[in-house]
Amino acid sequence: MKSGFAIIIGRSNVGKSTLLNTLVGSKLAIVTNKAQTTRSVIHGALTDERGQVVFMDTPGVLQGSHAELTGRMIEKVKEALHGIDVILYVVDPTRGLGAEERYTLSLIRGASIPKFLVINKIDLDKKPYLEDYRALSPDFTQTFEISAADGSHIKPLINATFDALPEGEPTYDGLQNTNQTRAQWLAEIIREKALHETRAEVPYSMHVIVDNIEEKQPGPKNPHMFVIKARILVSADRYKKMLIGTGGRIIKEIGSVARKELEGILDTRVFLEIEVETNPRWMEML
Ligand SMILES: Nc1nc2c(ncn2[C@@H]2O[C@H](COP(=O)(O)OP(=O)(O)OP(=O)(O)O)[C@@H](O)[C@H]2O)c(=O)[nH]1
Ligand SMILES: [Mg+2]
Repeated sequence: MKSGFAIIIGRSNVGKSTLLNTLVGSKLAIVTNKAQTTRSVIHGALTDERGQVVFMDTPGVLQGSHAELTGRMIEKVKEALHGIDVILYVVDPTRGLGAEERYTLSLIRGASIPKFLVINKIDLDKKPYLEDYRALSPDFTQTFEISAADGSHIKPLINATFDALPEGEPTYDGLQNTNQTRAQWLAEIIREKALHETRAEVPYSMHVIVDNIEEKQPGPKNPHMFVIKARILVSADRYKKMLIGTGGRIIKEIGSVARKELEGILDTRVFLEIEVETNPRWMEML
């Protein structure tokens, strides 16, 4: 059987997490239109009759802002490049190929494993830099033009990835397909909603922790439900104010949207309690 690791790497916002979810067929990683959405390496195992490929979503490479967070993210990407079997290098043809792209390319230059150039967002009408990215093809083993959002041309990418893997035993068994715990995944869903509701520096100044998940069995008076207690940590009191909003409007909205999505995915009732706490050292927890 085939078995191995395929890293998904690229600049922020190119669609790496969307691609992971599409490849695996479930929402393992959160997606937003903001930079630096992904903050840890998230595995998604795809198993079929050929064997198992573990796709690894990584934080986006970003330059020029949020220096401390950016430094930590780059370290995670570099670490994740060890022990892998194939590289899926994702680019976005709506954004120009500048210094940041060249830096990201430099991270994989020395790798002597198959490298696939994945030109994403092919569904969009306007792709002004498409030819610039196509011109990178000679440096790669193969090139794919896909849409992670609508799933176009995903199959050939999966086939080529399996072909590039060595023989071996699967890393994940049938039930588990990711390295994330349930608490980490729940925290990410809450963070996604918080990212949607905030702007400017707030998204880069917060972290979400799920402290407790209690499963309540149905009784005569109550349905089956999960009671989830979470905290959003922010770097400073001014961010706490912005996250809570006037009369708690923002935090209520985050809680309500997150609860609805979790009820849909978990297919049961969810009671979600979120507190906001100032903790300037949250970055050390990443
Ligand atoms: N039109 C279109 N939009 C896409 C596609 N893939 C991703 N997007 C959008 O691009 C934005 C970024 O997507 P993400 O998957 O979060 O990007 P990422 O590379 O994981 O970003 P970071 O985690 O910040 O590095 C979101 O608004 C997505 O909806 C695609 O194939 N087509
Ligand atoms: Mg991401």
